This record gives sequence, C-alpha cells and structure tokens, in this order.
Amino acid sequence: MSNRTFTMIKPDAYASGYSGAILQKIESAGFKLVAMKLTRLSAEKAGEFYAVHKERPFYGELVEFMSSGPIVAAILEKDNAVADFRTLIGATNPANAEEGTIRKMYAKSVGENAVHGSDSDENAAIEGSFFFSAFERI
Ligand code: FUP
Repeated sequence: MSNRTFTMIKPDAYASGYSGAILQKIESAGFKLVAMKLTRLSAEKAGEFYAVHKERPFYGELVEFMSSGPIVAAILEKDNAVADFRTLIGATNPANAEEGTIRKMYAKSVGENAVHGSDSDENAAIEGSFFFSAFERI
C-alpha cells in the first residue's frame, strides 16, 4: 500500500477563497504536504489529465471548468492516504456527501466539486508526476 495521494483544489473552491480552509482541514486530518503549487491548467493539459473520461458526456464541460481558473495541486502523505483522503473529501456529488466532508462543506455541484482526490495508488503516482518533478517534492 502506498502512503501518498494527489489532490487539486479546483477552480470553484480557489475562486471562492476556500483554499486555506481546505488545506487546514487536510492537515488537521493528518495529511502532510510533500509537494504543492498554485497553477492553472490549459484546456489541453486539463484534457490530458482527465483523458480517462474522454468518452463521458461531461468531458467537455469538465475540461472547460478545470481550465477556467487557478488550482492548487498537492501531493499528500499519510498511512492509507488514497482511501482516507477519499473519505475526507466525500462523494463526487456533494448532495450525496457525508456531513463534515470537504465536498459537503465547499462543493457547489457534481461538476464544480471543490477538490480532486486520486482513486488508486497507481493513479496517485501518475497524477503526482503530471504536476511535480522529483525536485519539487520532498
Ligand atoms: P471523483 O473520483 O470523485 O473525482 O469522480 P469521477 O472520477 O467519477 O469524476 C471526475 C470528475 O468528473 C468529477 F470530479 C467531476 C466530473 N463529473 C461530472 O462533471 N459529472 C459527473 O456526472 C461525474 C463526474
């Protein structure tokens, strides 16, 4: 089991000024930041990141939204990081998310859902490397 996961604070949450509160919640839950940057995805880069969803009906909107403004990208470390982070962020659709989860507290909708969390150890490694070189992580 890997002890790292990858997250993004998405354009909706960044624009609403929730980045600090979300990072505080992540750290309070026991995750350590091992890489972090504020950046903005081009439509091309967003399309590449979400290529697995290319055939889904929401792909175009997803790419447009994820390239619509700045994001915070980070690699997080904790025992059981991938599963524990998915629990902390809650269901993809905030309407179905548990009370106290990041998406329940900060997400607007299933499309604009405040944060990303990797869904497997393999994807955590791929996604972390998409944003960070070895030099940019501890
Ligand atoms: P998650 O792993 O919880 O981020 O959810 P998915 O991998 O299923 O979806 C990735 C992103 O696609 C979501 F964060 C938001 C977007 N999406 C939609 O816009 N509509 C949907 O019906 C499902 C996902």
